[in-house]
Amino acid sequence: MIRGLNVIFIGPAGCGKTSLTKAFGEWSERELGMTIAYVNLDPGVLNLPYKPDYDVRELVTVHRLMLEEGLGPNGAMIKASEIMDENIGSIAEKITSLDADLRLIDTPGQMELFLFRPMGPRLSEAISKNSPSITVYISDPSLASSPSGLAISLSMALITWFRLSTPTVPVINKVDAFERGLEKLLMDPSMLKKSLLMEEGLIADLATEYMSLVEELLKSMRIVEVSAKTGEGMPALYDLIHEALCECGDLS
Ligand SMILES: Nc1nc2c(ncn2[C@@H]2O[C@H](COP(=O)(O)OP(=O)(O)OP(=O)(O)O)[C@@H](O)[C@H]2O)c(=O)[nH]1
Ligand SMILES: [Mg+2]
Repeated sequence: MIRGLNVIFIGPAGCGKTSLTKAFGEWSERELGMTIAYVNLDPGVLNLPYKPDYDVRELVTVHRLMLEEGLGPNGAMIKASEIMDENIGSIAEKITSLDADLRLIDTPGQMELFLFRPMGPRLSEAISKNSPSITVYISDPSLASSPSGLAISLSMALITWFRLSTPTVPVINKVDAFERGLEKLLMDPSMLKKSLLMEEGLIADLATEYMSLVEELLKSMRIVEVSAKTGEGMPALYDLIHEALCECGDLS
């Protein structure tokens, strides 16, 4: 793997971004002897299970904004993302100056703050100037455990790819707590298509059209199942990141 690779962990609220940042970091350190820098970009978090080497809370916290500016939690989150946006240059510099094999970047609980406001794409671009970045899109297992939910999760990974302009690898976390076996559906797009069309309440024509997109996606995206809790799937996640780097020409 390249030294100084940025790995951005993103996904819906509570999907396990923070836990997976820690689990993947500890696994890479223990099993591969890599040096890890942890980055917290969530201004709303109170407790972290890892010790951040850069923490955005030195710049802004949601808690302080709520107290000092009388904002509600969502207003304070938006304000925090604006403050981060105004300071993109210095945040990016602090992140990229961290000397480690991997810089693992934990993002805000509310994915839309990073993805659908200017801050995330601008930060992703700024940190990727001198070293490559990969995004790990973490699916919420409660959504991804049905065929249509799985298709939606894949589409979200694609949207993340478009927005952040970094190769994006999809994972389903919390497999220790959910039924397995979705990988089979993903390996065989025709099986996923059939399962999707059998789901009640779907508009068949629309689902068929949509499946053409998902089929195309499956040609370029492999999904892995992991558990930040048990550590299962960490080697597969590492391989997936490595493959994505090779495909985009950053490794051979
Ligand atoms: N069973 C199980 N629970 C997990 C796993 N990963 C995370 N969790 C639990 O899911 C909850 C949310 O985990 P976090 O790591 O804080 O998730 P997050 O995406 O960072 O959450 P926000 O930043 O608040 O959006 C916690 O209760 C974790 O213990 C896992 O692999 N298995
Ligand atoms: Mg978190």
